[in-house]
Amino acid sequence: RELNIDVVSIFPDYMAPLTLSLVGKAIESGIIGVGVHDLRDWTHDRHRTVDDTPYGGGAGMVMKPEPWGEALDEIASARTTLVIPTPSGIPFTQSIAHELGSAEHLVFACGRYEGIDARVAAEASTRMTVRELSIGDFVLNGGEVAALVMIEAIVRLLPGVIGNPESLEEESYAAGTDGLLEYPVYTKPPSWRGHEVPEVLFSGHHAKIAQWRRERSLEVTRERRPDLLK
Ligand code: 6GU
Repeated sequence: RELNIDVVSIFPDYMAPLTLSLVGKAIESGIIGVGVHDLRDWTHDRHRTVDDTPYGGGAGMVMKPEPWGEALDEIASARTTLVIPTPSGIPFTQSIAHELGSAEHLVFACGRYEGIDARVAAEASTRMTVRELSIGDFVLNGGEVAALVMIEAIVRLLPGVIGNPESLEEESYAAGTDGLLEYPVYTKPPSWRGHEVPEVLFSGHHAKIAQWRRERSLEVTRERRPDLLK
């Protein structure tokens, strides 16, 4: 098996999409193994409490360290990379997706509320690799959806997961495209609701088509993501 992934959450049902589509097929074919765990299984009180009020005051609740510590004791090892999705993390990128795909075991620790007591990451860092990662400059209610995003980005890069290996190299953010956005694509019919497919794409002139696509990539990148050209 290429890669084992465990997810710990107080809403394990959020991870149901992992059984679908590309990630689901990667599980069925044995390329990855996925385990989803309920953090409350590592509580010991009647109410299965996972949160408490923040020291120093302030709004909201903080996830208690003890259930996380016990969960990681059971699920993780020194060979684990622990991923903590958080809007305070470093930006998750295509390059990090490649790196995480070469780990042998990933554990996603999905926090809710105002986050997880900071000692959980600090203590885990003494015994495994820990990466606190954000999927963008916006705030989600918890780490579950961010974990789904990261897992899909990681798993689709694994050998054998995508049918056509060429489609991986050409797309936006792939190495070898200079970090430009993708050019626009078209299929039949040649005319649709008054909108035409650009003539050059019918020409069969491969060098001209490549040049046209390069120009469109530069144009769309300058328009939408000028930061990528800097
Ligand atoms: Cl990784 N988690 C949460 N809760 N919100 C986010 C995020 C992660 N990335 C952007 N917003």
